[in-house]
Amino acid sequence: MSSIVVYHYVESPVSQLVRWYLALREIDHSQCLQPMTRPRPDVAILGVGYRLIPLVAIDRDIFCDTPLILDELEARTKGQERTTPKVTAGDSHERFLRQWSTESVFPAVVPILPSNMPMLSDEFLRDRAQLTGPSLTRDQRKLLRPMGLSKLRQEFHFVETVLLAEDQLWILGTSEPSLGDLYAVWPFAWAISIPGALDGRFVSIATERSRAIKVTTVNGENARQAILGSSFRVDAEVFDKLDPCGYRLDSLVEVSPTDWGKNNPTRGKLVGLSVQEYILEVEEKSGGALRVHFPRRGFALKPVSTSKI
Ligand SMILES: N[C@@H](CCC(=O)N[C@@H](CS)C(=O)NCC(=O)O)C(=O)O
Repeated sequence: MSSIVVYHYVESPVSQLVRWYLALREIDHSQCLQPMTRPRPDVAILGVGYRLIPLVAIDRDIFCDTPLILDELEARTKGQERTTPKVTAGDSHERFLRQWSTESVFPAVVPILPSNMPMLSDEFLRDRAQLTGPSLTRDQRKLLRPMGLSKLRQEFHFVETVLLAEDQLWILGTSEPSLGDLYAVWPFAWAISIPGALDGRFVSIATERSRAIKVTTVNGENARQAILGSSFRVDAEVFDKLDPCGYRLDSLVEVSPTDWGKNNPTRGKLVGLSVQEYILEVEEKSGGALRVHFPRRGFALKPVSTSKI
């Protein structure tokens, strides 16, 4: 049984999706709770520069970015091949729901957050300005809110008239909630949970399934020790030497997201490369090697020059 540590903070909607996933699949895990703003020393001591939350350590491998985290957990749960998974029509439907909720629904929720929300403190806005550029003023936020509400109404309408057509209870027509429901519902559930974000005209489609899974809270140092005491998912990762970009095995590189968080790359030795993933070996605080996994979709790799001249 693998040891799983989820680095997250409770207000993070994307982390909520990962935690729901673990509940749905009844996977025991530990959580290492993080502050909402940086610094996050528990992450820094792992040698990971990537600043976004969640991160999930599965034994000695650390996975960044929620879609990759979920794909890895799902592949392990189903005992699937990672490079050539056997995708069924149901899986494709789930993937569509994940992409739609992440890329279309979630961006509509951000502008509807009430500007007096306690989470949006000056410290929080300063911290996020490093990530996304200068924050919007309160007046600019007010102007964007109607657009966000209108977009969200369209998405609710889509759920009610298309995804839940024929009055079915769960999106994939199952008798119980499935992964498709989690993917579809997470940004709506987040919006509904924020006082003042939505009003009573919106129908709650949020659902949460509570399961008797064991969640232990660990501090950063104990999490690091647990990670160091476990093994890599495989001895040597696959490295695609025919990759069109010509990246070299064991070369020093930096990987960062292409949307936001570009200023916080993770530096390490490129030890794995496939159509889906970049895998970097990084040095944690005491010099031990960990492997950090990034998806290629939405992330860029830059070779680091080691020349002295
Ligand atoms: N593409 C990332 C996005 C993660 C993300 O945006 N996380 C937010 C919290 S929900 C975050 O970390 N914000 C900035 C920060 O906390 O420093 C994923 O899917 O995991």
